[in-house]
Amino acid sequence: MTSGAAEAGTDDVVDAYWRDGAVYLREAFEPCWIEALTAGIEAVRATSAGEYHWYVGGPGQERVFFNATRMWPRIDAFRRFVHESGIADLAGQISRSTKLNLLWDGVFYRTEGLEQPTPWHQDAPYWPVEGESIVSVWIPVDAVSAESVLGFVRGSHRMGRFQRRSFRDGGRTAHFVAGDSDAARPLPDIDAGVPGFEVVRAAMRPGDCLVFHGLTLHGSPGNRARASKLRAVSFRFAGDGTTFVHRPEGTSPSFPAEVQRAGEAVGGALFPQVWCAGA
Ligand SMILES: O=C(O)CCC(=O)C(=O)O
Repeated sequence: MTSGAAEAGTDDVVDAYWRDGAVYLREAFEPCWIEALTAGIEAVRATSAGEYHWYVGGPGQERVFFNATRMWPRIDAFRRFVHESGIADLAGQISRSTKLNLLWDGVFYRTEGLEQPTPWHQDAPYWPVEGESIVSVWIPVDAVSAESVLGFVRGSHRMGRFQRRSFRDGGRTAHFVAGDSDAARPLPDIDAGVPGFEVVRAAMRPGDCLVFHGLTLHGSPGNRARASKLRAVSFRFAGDGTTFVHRPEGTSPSFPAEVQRAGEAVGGALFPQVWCAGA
């Protein structure tokens, strides 16, 4: 049990992250931060300005599953969270970086009983960045049981690249297939139980988080709780050595081409530096 995000990056936690590709942390964020994030997430649902992917339903509808990206420029609570909650210390320590840039945030919002899954996937191949120190912190603001939680495949950050699947239909169809290199492997049916693909899932309470590497396979069965929403926000960070890459097939989230100067270190106003070691 670890309390306080800034202190959570102990040697054991860092070792577990690098061995398994992800680590669940308990009570990393105080209730006041969870309240602030919840209000921010509800503001994101209410306004829908920016990059939204509506997988089920749409703006103003009762039954929805959507993902909204890069909300921090207009959601004050998200900005304050990045700078003041200790999350950047945590991500910097865990990724063993000397400095950290914010990539973006991503809200994942499911109403009660909305079971559409998030397909098993690795994040970095969808994104305009590459590197060993790309790290995400997934923070549910609702209690979530092990049957609905975001799980991961132990050690998958060392398994190479898998072909990308579409989030629109829970992963039944391919996404960006033209851009997948020959080396990208088809994704096996992980839920059916595949030797070598050990799924890890732990029930989570508000305040807990899952920290995971940019190449870790992760996915969610959807919200199986009939009486509660499943609302979460992920903050994505770029540690040492993260560079822009050009993906002609497109990226999700998408950025104007001029932002993606292939080979350059991530930075600039869109991706501000938020932490450096020892500061
Ligand atoms: O919350 C979810 O369903 C998906 C989260 C996810 O894939 C992520 O944060 O990268």
